Amino acid sequence: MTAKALNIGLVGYGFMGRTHSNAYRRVGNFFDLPYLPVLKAVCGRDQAKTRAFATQWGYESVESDWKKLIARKDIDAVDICTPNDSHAEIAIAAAKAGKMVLCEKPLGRTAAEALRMVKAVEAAGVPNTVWYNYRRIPAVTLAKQLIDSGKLGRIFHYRANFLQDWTINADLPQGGAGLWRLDAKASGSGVTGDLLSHCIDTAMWLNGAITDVTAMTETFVKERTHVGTGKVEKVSIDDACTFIGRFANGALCNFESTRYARGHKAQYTFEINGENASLKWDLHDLHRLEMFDYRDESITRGWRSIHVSDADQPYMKNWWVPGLQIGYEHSFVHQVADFLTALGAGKPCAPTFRDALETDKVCDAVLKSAATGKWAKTGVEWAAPGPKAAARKGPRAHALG
Ligand code: SOE
Repeated sequence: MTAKALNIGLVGYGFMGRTHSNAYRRVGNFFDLPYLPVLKAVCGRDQAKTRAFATQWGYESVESDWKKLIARKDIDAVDICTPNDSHAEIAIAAAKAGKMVLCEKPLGRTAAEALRMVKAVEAAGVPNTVWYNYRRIPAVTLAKQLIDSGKLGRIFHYRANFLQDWTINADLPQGGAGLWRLDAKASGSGVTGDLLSHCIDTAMWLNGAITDVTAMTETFVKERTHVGTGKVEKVSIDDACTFIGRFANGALCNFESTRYARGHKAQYTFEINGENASLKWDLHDLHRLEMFDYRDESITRGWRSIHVSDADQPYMKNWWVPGLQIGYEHSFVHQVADFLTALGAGKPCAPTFRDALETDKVCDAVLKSAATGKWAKTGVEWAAPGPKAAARKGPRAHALG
């Protein structure tokens, strides 16, 4: 296939800027695509650091003002890797300028902010996607295929954890370029928006709408020095959040996230229990999907560990030879591959901004419930998936782009 060029303008050069740049650089080596990314420009406030990043990753030019980046005629797609408080402004301006928009998660700091972004991309008619990358780890995509095929039958339970331990030190400051995740003004919330949003995105992709939640949050360290002001200020993020809830299909859910789980660096796990079979997955062993199928012969029935590395398993034919696994960074490569494939076919690439809005609605409901001590309705609108997922109506019907 002769690929057309798609000129990327990246805003932000932190951790996510690196994962996305790596994906843009590698995707064409492994996937046959209708478009190929060209690293046209990277934009950041610190000129020296932005230039160093451009050299390291092969960007053709640098900008220090995202408005100038957006105004450039040679930029087709704007990729937003900045702290959450600038997602909306940049995305809305980029959409108005007719650019495609790829945005880091969570889409907005609140659902109201995310809704403005949805309206902007939909009014402009520009392709858009949000980087909920864990969907595209082959073992997670395989879970989706198995659930959609009806293998699990009726779903009863879904549970997920995202555990970290990097904020236990009370001397850690909040705010600034490195620690904006601890400053609610920049991030919107703590673990709810940063970590549970991943769990919620995967959960609703696999099992449909979460309709009702009841939650608890805690802020264990109440005050931290703010990098911006140099003063000791109240900490307004949630350090930990636990919630239970219901899905539209009647299943119950149980989610936990914290940055105070000593010993856990980034342990994202989920499990789903159906009447016929259960699946579980663990980010620390990301190429494996565990499955228990009650319909197996009884004398050998038990949990099996599927090493997701064969050519007929999701994405794997594009990589090495069967049995050789891939890792975290490949989930971003897959997202770029799916985005470019969908672009070539004139289709949306999930999760779109509208899909990610639904995740923000659940996050809002979780935080509202924690604040009021009452159950909260999420207001999530799309229907639950299941064996007939392909026939579903609404934005999530394009599940894999
Ligand atoms: C936070 O530590 C973080 O980097 C999140 O922001 C990412 O979304 C998550 O994938 C890993 O943890």
